[in-house]
Amino acid sequence: MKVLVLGGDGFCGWPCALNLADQGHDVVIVDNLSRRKIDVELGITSLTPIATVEDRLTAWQETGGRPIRFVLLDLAREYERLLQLLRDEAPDAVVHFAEQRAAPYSMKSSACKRYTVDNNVNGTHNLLCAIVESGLDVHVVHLGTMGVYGYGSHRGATIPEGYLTVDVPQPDGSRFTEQILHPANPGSVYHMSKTLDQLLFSYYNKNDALRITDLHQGIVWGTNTELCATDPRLINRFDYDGDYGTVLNRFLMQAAINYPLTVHGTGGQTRAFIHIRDSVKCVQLALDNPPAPGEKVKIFNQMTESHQVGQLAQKVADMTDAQVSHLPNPRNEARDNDLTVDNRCFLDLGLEPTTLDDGLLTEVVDIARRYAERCDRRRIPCTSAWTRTQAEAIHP
Ligand code: NAD
Ligand code: USQ
Repeated sequence: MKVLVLGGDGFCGWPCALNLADQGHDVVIVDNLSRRKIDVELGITSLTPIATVEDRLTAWQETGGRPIRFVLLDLAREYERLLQLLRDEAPDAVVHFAEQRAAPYSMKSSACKRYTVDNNVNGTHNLLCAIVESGLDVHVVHLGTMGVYGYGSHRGATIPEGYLTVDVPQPDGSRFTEQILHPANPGSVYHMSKTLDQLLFSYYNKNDALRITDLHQGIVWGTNTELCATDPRLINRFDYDGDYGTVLNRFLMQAAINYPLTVHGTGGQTRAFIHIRDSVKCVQLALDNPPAPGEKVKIFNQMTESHQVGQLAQKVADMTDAQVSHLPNPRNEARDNDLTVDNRCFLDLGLEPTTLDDGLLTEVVDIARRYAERCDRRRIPCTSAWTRTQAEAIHP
């Protein structure tokens, strides 16, 4: 199969591209390298020393990997080039990772809010529009987020895979049931951009019968897959800073450098998690099981387990003797929430979840220890506040 991996230079996209090439697919990475430019803008670097995209691809080939090509293209701004690329390559599938993905970055300033919406919504819309204009039958696999469902109270209800069955009362007293997209309840401008993506998918699927799979992914933890570990130049990125670092990887890295674990508020926030190895496997499963022609958007909950942030910190502390600190929360989010998630679609397709076992946690701590001297401790605090109220609490 020929696959375009949009955003294939990023944390989830890079190991995914390697895996698809390893599975014998013809892979083209399309990326505008904006994530690397944001590192420069923020004055941060990945904890792991990531090679340039050119060196990554050379190393991959030198280690015997099936060649992967790279196209520098801005999905949100270069519509005509995107259309031409689709026509030239005629891919069977496109995996779409190419978005600004950090909630704190999306809340930093008006410029960051506007960039996140412009980049993410235009990028997704350009892709859908270009597929229609090209006349090609391309399966789109998009990396969405569990955050579209929101982290308020679900009153103990299990979050279904995308669609909710509702019972609708009629004026004459009769009722009918219908499946609707689960109501969106985003917690940041970034998460909101993903809920807008969902509506674009629904529309282009209805109007143009585009075949789309939307993966509602939880927080990805871990660093390397086996393929990324075969050569130092293939190492994956590891974000630890207050804008791009995600909670579990941050805790593991903080433990490695003896920095008190930064729990926001009570730590009662419950979130969904998935290891990077399973993330890669899920994308492969989604590509292998495309929607049939005319089928509505397939939505999978791409997560393997849920944990409370405070309990995660305690687990990491017990394993490493780290201290836990409870900080004022920079986010406008619920202090605690329940989260029960249906993830049967991937389990039924054969996913064998990698759970949070101590071996894997230790592996990440080891990586963090190895590159500890690259860490800039000043960049660890989360300084992006959701509203003035949170800003005053974190900068009294
Ligand atoms: P990342 O920032 O590491 O990678 C995104 C890549 O897309 C980067 O290489 C960036 O340069 C590229 N990109 C961004 N805008 C682009 C544009 N307009 N044109 C071309 N390329 C562009 O992020 P990630 O962690 O790899 O996340 C990938 C996707 O998975 C995102 O859509 C994100 O929302 C989703 N996701 C990530 C996580 C996670 O924990 N990392 C969890 C759930 C969902
Ligand atoms: N948190 C802490 N301490 C920290 C960092 C975070 O307590 O040092 C808390 C946050 O307040 C939040 C939770 O941990 O309650 C999760 O934060 P996060 O930064 O790990 O995750 P989030 O902002 O939700 O975003 C990440 C990815 C995003 C993806 C999302 C999946 O960056 O791309 O969509 O996870 S999900 O969370 O399921 O919506």
